[in-house]
Amino acid sequence: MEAAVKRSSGAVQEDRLWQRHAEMAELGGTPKGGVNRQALSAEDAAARTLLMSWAKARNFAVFTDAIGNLFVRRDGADAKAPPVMSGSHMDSQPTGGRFDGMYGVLAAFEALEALEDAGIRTRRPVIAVAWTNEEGSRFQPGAMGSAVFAGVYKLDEMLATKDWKGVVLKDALGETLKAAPAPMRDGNPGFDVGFYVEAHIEQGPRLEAAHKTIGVVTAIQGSRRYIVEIDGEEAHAGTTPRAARKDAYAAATRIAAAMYEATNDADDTLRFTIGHVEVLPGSPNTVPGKVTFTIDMRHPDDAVLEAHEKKLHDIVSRKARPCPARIERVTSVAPTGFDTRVIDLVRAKAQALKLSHMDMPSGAGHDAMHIARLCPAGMIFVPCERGISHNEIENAAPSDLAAGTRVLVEVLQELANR
Ligand code: HGY
Ligand code: MN
Ligand code: MN
Repeated sequence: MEAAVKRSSGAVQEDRLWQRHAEMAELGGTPKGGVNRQALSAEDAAARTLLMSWAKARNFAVFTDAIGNLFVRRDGADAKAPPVMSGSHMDSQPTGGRFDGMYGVLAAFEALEALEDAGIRTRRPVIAVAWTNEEGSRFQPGAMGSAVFAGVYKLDEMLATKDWKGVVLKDALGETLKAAPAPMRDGNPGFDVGFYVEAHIEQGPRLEAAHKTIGVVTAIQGSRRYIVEIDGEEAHAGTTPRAARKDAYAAATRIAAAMYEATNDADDTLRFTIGHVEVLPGSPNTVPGKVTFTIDMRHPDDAVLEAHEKKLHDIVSRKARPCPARIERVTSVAPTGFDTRVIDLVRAKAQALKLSHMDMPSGAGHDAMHIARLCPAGMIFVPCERGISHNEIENAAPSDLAAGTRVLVEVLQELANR
């Protein structure tokens, strides 16, 4: 069996994998070398079409589900066995990098090709998956496709969500599936999965700093996201005295300043980000009548997130006056611990392949945090340059991407025979 396991990783082709990244990076490519391929955009549809063309060339089965998750299936000897699944997302941030998410999808596809090229049969089917709307920057919440698949969010509620311009997700999904048609698996999303393993760039500096090639991911920290809406009163910038103003932006800045202060923990573990701010009507000489902004909070300990959610409510009630304000909690994902069987197997395969590695938690959220509720799951990290991500200059080395894929295919093959 050991010899067969070696063959699958030996069939991983670094150049083919790198070339596929280059082709995908054309879709939504930006002048700075990043990508703007937001969920359910024309660029997202083009990426789906390209992936399906590669799958069809290898006679892998392709199908989608009611939230648009895209599956590429390589059959196993036991068609009824719950599959082993691997993948990530193809949607990107507006100023995203070419590896965030895409690496996990292409590594999973490369694993299917390597098993095929090595002529290795597995007991379970092996599926590569591209989850819908992981980033959650256009439509919220993020990790939407995997969460609907795992039964965490209701399909109908997600179909009814709107982007910042008021486009309804159901309509954008319809456009995408029209542009990139795939056989639809009927019924609600979700099916039995045996194991799930996701490859991803680390999106942080730790692997590079430690000169390690493989991150054996043990957990994903907890995350919560809010939308804060403040209602002021539009007024003339020149004539309206301060005492008479209901300035929504002044209220927002008081809340923001207080929250930056409250989340400024001594050990720099709590992550607090205000990433999207809308000021209306947006005229230089009209006092803002409405401000909407997002809050993204992360921490390994849910109790800390809970405590800071309480602080947020207290600060908004004190600092928004005289403007009424509302807080909507869009997501609350508890910290995820991965399955030790998968963690140990990732570590063992990295060792067998003589790749430097270290155990580490994930600071970023991933689809694996939802799929880990369905089945034993884990992740494999590879370094990215200076740990930079959610930025067009995001970069990774072809050799690291291939190394992570070699570990992935050996892990998938072993799990597909359990
Ligand atoms: O926000 C996240 O953690 C993920 O990169 N979308
Ligand atoms: Mn990602
Ligand atoms: Mn991301």
